[in-house]
Amino acid sequence: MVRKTLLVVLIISLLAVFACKKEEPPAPPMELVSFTADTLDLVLMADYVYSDEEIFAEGSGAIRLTTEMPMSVDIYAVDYPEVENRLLVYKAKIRSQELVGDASLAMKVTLTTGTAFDARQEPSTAVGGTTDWTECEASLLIPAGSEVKSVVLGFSVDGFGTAWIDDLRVISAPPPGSVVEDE
Ligand SMILES: [Ca+2]
Repeated sequence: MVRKTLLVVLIISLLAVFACKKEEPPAPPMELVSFTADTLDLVLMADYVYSDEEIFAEGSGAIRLTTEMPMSVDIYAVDYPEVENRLLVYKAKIRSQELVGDASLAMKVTLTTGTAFDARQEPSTAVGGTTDWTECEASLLIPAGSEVKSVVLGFSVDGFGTAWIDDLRVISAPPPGSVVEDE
């Protein structure tokens, strides 16, 4: 009798799980915010970078970083992006010239609980030497039940030389492996 009841409970639970999954397919990727980087307006560490109005990937300017030592610069902050149970993706275009070492994206994510994470671009995709504009990204999975307080979009140069960044975007994407609803 107990076994039969357990079986019924198990079947109902499974049905409930399937029902929930069917009801809420994750939304497709959506852009939350974008920055043209045409000027140094809103740039957090503006003293460490230059505005370049001749070399840019988008709009009428880009941000240039020339350094003689490894350096990481905070570019923009985004407060309270809606990315709960989503993949938080930071995308931007990077270019380099005679850069010894490489340039990459890094983002600092702070949850409302105070917990902070550093998400970095996959090192094998970092841009070095003299390279034309390249689309780069760094991402972090934000678990269900977590609220992001702030995201700081950073630009990191591990080495010395000149690198540019332009067309920065923050995207909320479905968690990896999920089936996306039709657009
Ligand atoms: Ca631009």
